[in-house]
Formats: sequence, structure tokens, C-alpha cells
Amino acid sequence: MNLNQLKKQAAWAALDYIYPGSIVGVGTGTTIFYFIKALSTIKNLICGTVSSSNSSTALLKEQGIQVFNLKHFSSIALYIDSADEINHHLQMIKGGGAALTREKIIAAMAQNFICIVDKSKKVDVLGNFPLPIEIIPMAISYVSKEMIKIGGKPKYRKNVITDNGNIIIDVYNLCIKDPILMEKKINALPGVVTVGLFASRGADTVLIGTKTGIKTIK
Ligand code: ABF
Repeated sequence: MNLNQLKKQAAWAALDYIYPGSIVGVGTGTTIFYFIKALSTIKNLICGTVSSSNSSTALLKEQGIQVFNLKHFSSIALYIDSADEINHHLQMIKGGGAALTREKIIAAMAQNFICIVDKSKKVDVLGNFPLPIEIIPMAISYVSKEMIKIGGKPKYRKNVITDNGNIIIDVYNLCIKDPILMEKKINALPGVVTVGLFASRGADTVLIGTKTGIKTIK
């Protein structure tokens, strides 16, 4: 089975966690593309969705799935999203798809966060995948310098403006031994909108697509 088949497997497995009549938080990315397709098969059973990006909103609407504006909610029962890396504490690097800020808002609001990934995303230590940071454009030199101070190699992500009108830097060369501390430190830098470390609020469950079936870690 290739990675796309494993993503699809994880995406379909997530349907088991959806309660009739609920609002489902929906992430962003290629795994979520498969999830949206799967969700469309039970769209009449749910109340609707809130979405983490303009691209997911468009896909959801294409499938005839109701999308509500996030501003009307202070909490939701369930959030389904993927990750770029996830460790055994269910802490993640996210933001490869540039939707990290809205993803973090929905993760914070969700009572239950189910992460769906193919097996390649499971790691022992976070940091091999470059850490995305959404920043206010004028802070680029300052935040980049601060990332160099902690041993990172920041790179501006060309031709990307987030749904919130900001830019992304990707920080290479990090070996993130204390994800909670690093998340706090980077979040505290002026100009940082969101760091793509989801450590203080990690996932509650991860469904990993593997060639022998779904592996679940809670
Ligand atoms: C999203 O899914 C992002 O945070 C992350 O970048 C992406 C994972 O990518 P994909 O599903 O395309 O492999 O939640």
C-alpha cells in the first residue's frame, strides 16, 4: 500500500468517531481531502462542520457539506485533522499546509482531537519536518534571528500568504526534545502569530494507517 492509500484508510476510520447531529471540526491537507470525501457519505447525519482553511471550506461545500463560521462557536465536540509529524505523546508539528493558526484555534476549542496520519508521520522526536511559524510580515528578520539563536535554520516560504494575510517561515535543523517549552517560547516572540507545534494541546487519539490496518494510540 502506498502512502495515499494509508492516508485514505486513516481518513475513513475517523468516521467511527462522529456522533449523529454533531458539528465536526475539519482540518486541512491531503489526508483531510480523503476525510472530506468520506464525510460526504454521512453528511445527512451530521449538523455541519467548521473548517480550518479556505481550501477545506471549498472542498466541503463542493461535497454539499454545511460549513458554519467558526466565530459562532466557543467549543466543538470533535476535530479531525492530520499532522506533518506526531510523537508518542501525541504532540505534533503542523502547518505544512499553512493553515496552522485556524487549526490551532479549532484544536483549542475541541473536546476531542483525532489526528489521522499515514505511518510515515509517526516519529520519536519532532523536528525533522521543518517547523512552520506564521508571522506578521514585518517581523521576519527578528523572528528569523531568534530561530538561529536556538540552533534553527529559518527559511521564508516563498509565494505563500496565509488565509489571515501573513507569511510563513519554516525552521529547519531543530531537534525538539521539549515541545511544550519550545511552543511557549516561540509563541511569546513579538510578531509570531502561531507556531506549528501542537504540544500543550496535542491530539487525544491518533489513527495511523499502516499496511496491516489502523493502529490507534490514545
Ligand atoms: C494539516 O495536515 C497540516 O497541519 C499538515 O500540514 C497537514 C498534513 O499534510 P497531509 O495530510 O497533506 O500529509 O493538518
